[in-house]
Amino acid sequence: YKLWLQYYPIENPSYWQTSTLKNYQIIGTSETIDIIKTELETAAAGLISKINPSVKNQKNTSNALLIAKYQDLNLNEIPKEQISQLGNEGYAIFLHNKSKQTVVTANSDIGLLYGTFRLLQMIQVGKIIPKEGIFQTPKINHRVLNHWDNLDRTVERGYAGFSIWNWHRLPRHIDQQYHDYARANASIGINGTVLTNVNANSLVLTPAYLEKVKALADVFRPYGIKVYLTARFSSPIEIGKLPTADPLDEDVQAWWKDKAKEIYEYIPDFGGFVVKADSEGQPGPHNYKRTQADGANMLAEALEPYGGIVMWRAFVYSEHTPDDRHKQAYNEFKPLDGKFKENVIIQVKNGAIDFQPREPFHPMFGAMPATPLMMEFQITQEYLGHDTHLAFLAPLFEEVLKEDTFREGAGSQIAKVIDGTLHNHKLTAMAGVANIGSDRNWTGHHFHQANWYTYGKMAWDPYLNSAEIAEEWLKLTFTSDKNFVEPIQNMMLASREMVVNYMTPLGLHHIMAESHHYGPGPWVTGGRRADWTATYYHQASETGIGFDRTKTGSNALEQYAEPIQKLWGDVETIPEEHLLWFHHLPWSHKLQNGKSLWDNIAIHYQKGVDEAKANVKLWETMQGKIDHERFAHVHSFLKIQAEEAIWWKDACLAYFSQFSKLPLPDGVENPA
Ligand code: GCW
Repeated sequence: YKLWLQYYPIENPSYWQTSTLKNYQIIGTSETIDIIKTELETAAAGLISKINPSVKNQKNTSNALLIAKYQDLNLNEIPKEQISQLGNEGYAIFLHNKSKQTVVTANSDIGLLYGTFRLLQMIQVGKIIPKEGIFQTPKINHRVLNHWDNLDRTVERGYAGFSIWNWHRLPRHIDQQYHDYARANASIGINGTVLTNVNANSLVLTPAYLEKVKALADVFRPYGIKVYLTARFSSPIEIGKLPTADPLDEDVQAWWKDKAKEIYEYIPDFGGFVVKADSEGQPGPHNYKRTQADGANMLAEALEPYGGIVMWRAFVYSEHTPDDRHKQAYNEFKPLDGKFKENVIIQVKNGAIDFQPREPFHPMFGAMPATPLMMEFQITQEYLGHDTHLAFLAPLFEEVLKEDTFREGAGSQIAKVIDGTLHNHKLTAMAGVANIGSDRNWTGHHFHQANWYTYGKMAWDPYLNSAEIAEEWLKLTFTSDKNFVEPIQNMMLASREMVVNYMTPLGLHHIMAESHHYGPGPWVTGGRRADWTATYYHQASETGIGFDRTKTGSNALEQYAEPIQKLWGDVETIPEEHLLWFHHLPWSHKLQNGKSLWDNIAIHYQKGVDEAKANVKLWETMQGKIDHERFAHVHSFLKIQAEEAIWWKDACLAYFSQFSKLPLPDGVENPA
């Protein structure tokens, strides 16, 4: 339950660590400052609880740690400009030359809170402050969690219990968990939360619910967290009793303006709306033959006087559009580049289909220079084995963020698109679909806490690397014992690729069972919609397997920049990990290792299985290195994963072999 804020005792704390936690001074008064004080007390009680109490209580005359806003400090050591560059949320941590104090400073209390959390994390993991100090500002402005939480407390694609928002008890009862949630988010730099599902219910915009939303916003504010809501496009009809929701209709526009005014009366710093329109049955501007820009701009205009923003999702596709689903969002949005109001940002999933274990990056990134684009990652593991399968997602996020879109020549990485530097945008954001629920450990699998943690860290700085995040998270969450940290860090780092191997190797995708997406289901032949069946995506037949997205097929490839078209268009140069995403190939096609496609598919499945089994063995050697409760919990989940990796391998290979008609290669186990 304590996540990465365990504050377990440090073995042999250094003088600096002890004195910092023992003698501190915090200047200022606000709710946020109170939170900082409590955090320091909690941390000290844990981190240095092992040291001799008489030493612990000995107060030095001078304070070893000073936490104060820059304006309250008398410091000429750090030039003013350096501090003003920190902006509203940044912080500095440094050792003061003369007084030898550790100083945490910022321009705001929230900056101090972030700086304090960082300092405490450094103390726990045994890092020291570099000579030049630490100057940190978030590279992305809006770092939000998207909760797909319904008002009845079910969570769409949530695998860790029910929603933590207890709408029934709100606003009169404020659960401690809301504070714990806000504190956890603040400790990793998350500054926004979208409380409700994108498949939205307009009721949340009625006074009865706004009162509840306000109560949550009041809890979250001192932690630097703003509240956002999903806006159902048809709300003017459903709760406003208007005959239409046409974005060009004046009454509809006026209704949204009044609604915005009303919301801001409850929540003066309300963040804005997230909208899923014209997708999977959700209403939207298409119902009135209007564009996505018409819809987004109408809401943006309503929020504009109060500084709110619209995060308009690009996940727009329809089974009635005959084109490859991969292409639909790009086709819809690209012509609208530059047509959105300034407080609109387009929220784009990392890939063009849907949060697969591996997906080539979404072609919209970099392709709309006049429009701010934000990243939507899915932290909850809809397609990666839900709660029970360990998949550390940092490598997935990192891979996407580092991809070069080539839109402004080489070096046009996705991280630069979303931090605004590639096309010079000030409005920047990242969304992560939360994996949090009412489970005691928040996320179902203990290791999935790491994905929440990673998301926060990468939203703050999309250039971070996975290995560092894994190491820090392990040390904060479990222990600094390197006999635990090193092997388990490796296990985490390899886990996502392992899942790709036993689920969807070599560019296969969306072959999960229909609807719930747990377990294999490449055989679905007649679901509710052609594009929701697995056969649509793998196209396996006796002649081969894969989705041809080159010129001879759907040509989704043309939505990427030239160098990528060239590289991925050629079966010899496309990275093998994307092979079957873009190419349909005969079973006998030879891959780089000289073996056939069929053999390679089978070998990948087996590799995933072998690794999942090895993880169980490895984890067993960790017994005693961490507490038994978490050890046993993870152990049983790893066993489930290993069993289900076999299920995936057997099911997929049995299914595909009816087309390939080939035997399994050496080293690949037959189904039990
Ligand atoms: O991945 C799909 C999910 C839906 C989800 C949708 C979306 C909230 O299967 O459950 O709906 O994406 O992102 O809108």
